[in-house]
Amino acid sequence: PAPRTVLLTGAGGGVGTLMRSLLPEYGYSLRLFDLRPVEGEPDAITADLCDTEALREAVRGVDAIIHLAGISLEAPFEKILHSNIEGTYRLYEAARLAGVPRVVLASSNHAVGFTPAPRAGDPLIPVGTPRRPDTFYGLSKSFGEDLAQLYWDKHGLETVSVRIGSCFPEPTSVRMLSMWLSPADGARLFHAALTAEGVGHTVVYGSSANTRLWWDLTSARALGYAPRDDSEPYAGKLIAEQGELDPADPAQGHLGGHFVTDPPIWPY
Ligand code: NAI
Ligand code: 15L
Repeated sequence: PAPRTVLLTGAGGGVGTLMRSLLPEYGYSLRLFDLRPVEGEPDAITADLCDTEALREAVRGVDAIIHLAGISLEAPFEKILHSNIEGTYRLYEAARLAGVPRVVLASSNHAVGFTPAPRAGDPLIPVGTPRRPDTFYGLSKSFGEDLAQLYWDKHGLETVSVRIGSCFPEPTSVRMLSMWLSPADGARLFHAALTAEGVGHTVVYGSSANTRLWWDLTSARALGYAPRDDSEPYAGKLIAEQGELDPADPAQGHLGGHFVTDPPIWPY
């Protein structure tokens, strides 16, 4: 049967807020979880991912989990370790113990951020490309994908790992013309990831059908995802303001953009 009750972690964040408004149209009943109170949602569970007792309650009786919670940008390793690495492990353990059959995992382009962006005529980047994290943040997403593979192989817990490009209401940079996942396409992709049969552990890229796409949406389309949006109408204005990307500039010539050249954030 199609999942109906879905735990949405990170419900108060940017993507969580967009999905809270879009996913109910697909018939889902969402249970919300976030470290911080979710505005206007008194029933949301306010807890840390590493609070195993709170997670045990949160996963009870749900048909699936969309796991968005975590640090969403580069941060000191210790913080990434807590929220993204230990937190994602705690979530999978809670899911396994409760028998939740599927997780849709927010991975990121930054798990493969050091991959050179394809130039005109190059093939699109396949999902099987070696992972090349560009930050501790990207490294934690790479860990999440491996964790998902382990829980599928060892425990039969299914995951769709979605390497999200840039999910925002509009693209705001020239790089995002290639990366953009419109909110409506995001909801389409999450719905496909929740309902496709026999996914095992499937890795997909999460973007709209952008004219300037860098990566291959074949595995996403195989889930039934049919994107309807394209960033191209935004191209003229963004390129006029920012110029075309320079492939020779490391911060512009890799999938991860400036994450590739930003210095690490050390704790002290
Ligand atoms: P966000 O930073 O707006 O939201 C993340 C949410 O997770 C926040 O509400 C925060 O309170 C919560 N959170 C952080 N640590 C937590 C913890 N230890 N326990 C419980 N909750 C915790 O991020 P956004 O943009 O909504 O992204 C959602 C997910 O998608 C993240 O995992 C991010 O890495 C991933 N992603 C997002 C992309 C985007 O374009 N927005 C691109 C690629 C990946
Ligand atoms: C991400 O992984 C981040 O969570 C998001 O805030 C954006 O920076 C996005 O990637 C991006 O690369 O545009």
